[in-house]
Amino acid sequence: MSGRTLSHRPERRPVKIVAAEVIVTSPNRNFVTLKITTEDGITGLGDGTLNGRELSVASYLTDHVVPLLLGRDAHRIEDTWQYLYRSAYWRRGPVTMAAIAAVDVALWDIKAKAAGMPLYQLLGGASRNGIMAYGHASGRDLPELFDSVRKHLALGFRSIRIQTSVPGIDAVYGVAAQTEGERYDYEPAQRTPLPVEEDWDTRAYLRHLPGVFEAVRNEFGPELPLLHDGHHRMTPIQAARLGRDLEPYDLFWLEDCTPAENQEALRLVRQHTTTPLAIGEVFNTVWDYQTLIREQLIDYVRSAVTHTGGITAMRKLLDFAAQYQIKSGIHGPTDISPVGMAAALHLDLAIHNFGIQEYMQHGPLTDEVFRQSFTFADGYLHPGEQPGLGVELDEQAAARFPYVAAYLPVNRLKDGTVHDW
Ligand code: CS2
Ligand code: MG
Repeated sequence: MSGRTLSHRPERRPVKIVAAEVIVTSPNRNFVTLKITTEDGITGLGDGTLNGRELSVASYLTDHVVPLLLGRDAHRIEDTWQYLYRSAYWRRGPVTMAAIAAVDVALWDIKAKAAGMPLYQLLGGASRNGIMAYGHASGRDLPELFDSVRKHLALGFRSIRIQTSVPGIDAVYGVAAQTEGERYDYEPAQRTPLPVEEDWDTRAYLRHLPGVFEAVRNEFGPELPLLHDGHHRMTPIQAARLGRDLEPYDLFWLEDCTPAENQEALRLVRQHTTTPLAIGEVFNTVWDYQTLIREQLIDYVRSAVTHTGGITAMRKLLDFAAQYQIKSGIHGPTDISPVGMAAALHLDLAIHNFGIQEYMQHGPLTDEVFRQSFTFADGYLHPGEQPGLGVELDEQAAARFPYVAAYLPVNRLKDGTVHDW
């Protein structure tokens, strides 16, 4: 420092936060949105939706965080992130990190609007022309599955996740409900007073799945990128076996093959298979990935911006992953709101180590509440060129859909033991 004191620096006028509102709405499903307003009248939106536990984040924001935001300078994003993370004392975890993410993304929305540019420009500009997205095909049997793949190809998807029923198991994750003529994309949270109980049998699944991928490859050829979500249901050795058995079908990735609280568990999987591995949608901080990334035990980071502390934290996580040639595969189901999705797309477009983006299309009622400017064409998403995130929330429409309690299912093995859902 050359003896010049800070007082010489032309003072940028702080722009105070004058309002912060938590909006809970339930068009097709529950969403928690934070709306921050500055004294300049600029508003920013952030997603704090945590499926099946939405009200915990809404309360964390309303009762503990909003009082801390009023009067703060909206443009000090990193400082606010550190302030919320460190001053909470109780760090990490899904509720805290979703609340911090909602604030962080709303502040990035404000800064980009104030700068008059789409957020990706503020994050360093576009590193590609579009964002490869994958869609969710599923079926109770092969004809239904093939039909679903064809439907997604017709919608423009160029990468497809494959989920299927398993003989002998009543209800399996990821298989869309089918009512006469109608087909609903799979929404796991049920609006029931208690969680629905599903059954599971890993050995039946391990016997069944390789045959499904063989059939899909025979039907659709070797090039189509295919993904599968193991949804945390296998032990490390079972995951190793499945990864090996699926190698002939050249998967883009096998996701959440085993619960990864014990990150070292993936060493055993890695020893036995070269099927690319994606993990992280239930993670909340970079610390959840340290061993996985440092030891090259995964190929794709699956975190959502909404569940991992926002743009500020996700960019640092993905920069860390980039040092190990690990790419992004950001979580994008319908329980990530259009605000959380838009934040992911701006990051996807700007980062170098982009892999792929999950894209489950929201329902028509959700589109009434959230006006989005992102586009999907020929398999590629783009966040659009609106200043900020490019998503506006219609508060009158939101008020028409009050919160409805909903739960994710619970899984039990044949003998009644609780298992990972
Ligand atoms: C899934 C999610 O999209 C995925 O990869 O794992 O649908 C997940 O089940 C939900 O986000 C749970 O809320
Ligand atoms: Mg998943």
